Amino acid sequence: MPFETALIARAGPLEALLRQLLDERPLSGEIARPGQLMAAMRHGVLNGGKRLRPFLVLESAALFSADGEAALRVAAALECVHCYSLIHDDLPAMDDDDLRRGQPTVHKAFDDATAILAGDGLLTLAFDVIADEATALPAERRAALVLALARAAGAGGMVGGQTLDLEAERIRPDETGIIRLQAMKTGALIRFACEAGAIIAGAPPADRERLAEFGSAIGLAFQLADDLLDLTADASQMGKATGKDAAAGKATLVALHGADWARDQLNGLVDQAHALLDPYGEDAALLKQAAKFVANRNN
Ligand code: GRG
Repeated sequence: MPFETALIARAGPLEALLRQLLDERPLSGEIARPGQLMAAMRHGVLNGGKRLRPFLVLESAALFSADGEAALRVAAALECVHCYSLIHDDLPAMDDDDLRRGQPTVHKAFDDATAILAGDGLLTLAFDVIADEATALPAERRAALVLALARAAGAGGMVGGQTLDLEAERIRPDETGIIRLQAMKTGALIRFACEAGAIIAGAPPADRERLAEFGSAIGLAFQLADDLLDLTADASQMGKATGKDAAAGKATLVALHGADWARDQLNGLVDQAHALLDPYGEDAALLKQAAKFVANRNN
């Protein structure tokens, strides 16, 4: 099956679940769900993302024959965290973007305060969804998922990476610093996405580590490809939302070593990612295609 077809097929049930999770009706134990807040949360989630991270959760779970319904809920939770990060990243205090996924950003469609709260609501919802008994997994697996997602999203992961990224405008990081920043800012959630399948299935620790390493390799590839895209956008459309980083002279590996070096690195990362999945044979074919997709992506 072509990779894009598989990505779209996986997104269907995920979007249906996200719609259900973002309904205005309160869950048991909740008092009420304010309409404007829920509308802003839906705007930030149900707006046509690629759903790459959920795909990685679902495929890594399928590799170990994990429960599909539980995997779908974990995939939805992760997408909520990803969308929260995009909503906050678009705010005037951060990247100050007007458009996301081709539509007005949440703070443009609503207002800054609502966008902050929509992000907060999505981050919290993610842990609710995993911890809920409706995620029909043994309690220790739900706890392991909550812990791994918290570590990936928090100060030692995505939020910390975003902090280093903001600092990088003043303190220019060296190559090691750039790799660390990117591994945290964008890599940590992708690593979690791949590792999650093994956790959901209760796979042996060696498999969990192998999938996490696969996630780290494609996380780095994702960011390198992003920096390459940014460079191309900068050359062709200065001042647009994409191309901002290159236009701002931001420290990236592409800025440091050039586009040809980055393309070589991307090939190396795909090879490394594929080698990690070799023990799983044909079962890992779609995950291997995902690595190529991430490295060659054009949006
Ligand atoms: C604000 C806490 C906080 C964190 C923000 C990830 C991040 C940290 C900001 C996003 C900035 C950005 C655009 C980085 C480039 C890489 C990236 C995460 C792109 C968007 O991910 P895709 O391509 O997007 O998977 P879709 O829309 O397909 O989900």
